[in-house]
Amino acid sequence: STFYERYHSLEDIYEWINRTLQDNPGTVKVILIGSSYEKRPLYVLKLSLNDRPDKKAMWIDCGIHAREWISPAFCLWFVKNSLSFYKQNQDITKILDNMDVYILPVLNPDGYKYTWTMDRMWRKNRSVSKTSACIGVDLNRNFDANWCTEGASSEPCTEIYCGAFPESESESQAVADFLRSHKDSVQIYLSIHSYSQMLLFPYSCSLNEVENHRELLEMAQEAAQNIRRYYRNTYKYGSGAKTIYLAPGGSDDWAYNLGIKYSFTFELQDRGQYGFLLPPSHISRACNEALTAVKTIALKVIEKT
Ligand code: 0X9
Ligand code: ZN
Repeated sequence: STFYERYHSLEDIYEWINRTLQDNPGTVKVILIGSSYEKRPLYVLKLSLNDRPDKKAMWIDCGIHAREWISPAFCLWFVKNSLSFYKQNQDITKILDNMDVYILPVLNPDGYKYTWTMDRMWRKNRSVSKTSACIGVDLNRNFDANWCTEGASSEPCTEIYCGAFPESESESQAVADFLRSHKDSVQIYLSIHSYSQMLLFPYSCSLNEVENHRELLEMAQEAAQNIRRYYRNTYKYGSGAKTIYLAPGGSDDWAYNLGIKYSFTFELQDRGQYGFLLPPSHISRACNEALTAVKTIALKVIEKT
């Protein structure tokens, strides 16, 4: 199997970031956006294949939940594909000609490291609470979108602990600060999770429909249709609250409210057979399915503008 068809330790991923930067001078930049609770750097790769004026951008984050290993694997897969198939594949070329891409391969490095060394099923970050012996905040409940209402918990010992206040965690704060300062260019926000094969869009923090619900529904539907056509696999799609559950404080809803109107959370393979323990032999299919969804959505956004 190739490098991209295996899961990689955090150290390997940091090394891969370095190598990707060195091998692609001019097209890849690395931006330090902050650090984790345990002081690990949060690096964002910026893919910029040409410099047109007023270029738009797409953001993709992976690994917000530590045990969802297919997610960082997808971020690496996406970068590899973009750099290899620019000027080879029409869709990739069109996307990268029209937008820069910001990729955060591991949003929760402390948690990811912990799943490799201590507890494979860890979900949250590793921050120590002032009020409890239990460790970790669910970073996807820590953003300022109906923060800590129904679907999150103020109890530090739960898996869906929202933290002491919105953006209390340095990981969520780093992402929020970066997006706030790039909101005029960033048109698409994508957050990669597993598992259950779903393409979700806002809101998850309320049952209300967003202003462009129809548009997001059509984009997700077309993405799911393309996955079915090319890979004969089924993805559900819809607003988060109606498709899985109410879950406030998520990055997708927060990014949407910031003004990034094309905001999605993807839940990659599988539907529960292996769950978080998706075997490496499934990485290529899972990532190609997600890549199909990214391309479908990005091309539709480009067509609109
Ligand atoms: O609950 C979550 O955070 C995500 N599912 S997971 O099984 N990967 O934990 C779904 C996130 C959907 N979006 C929001 N809740 N905002
Ligand atoms: Zn998740």
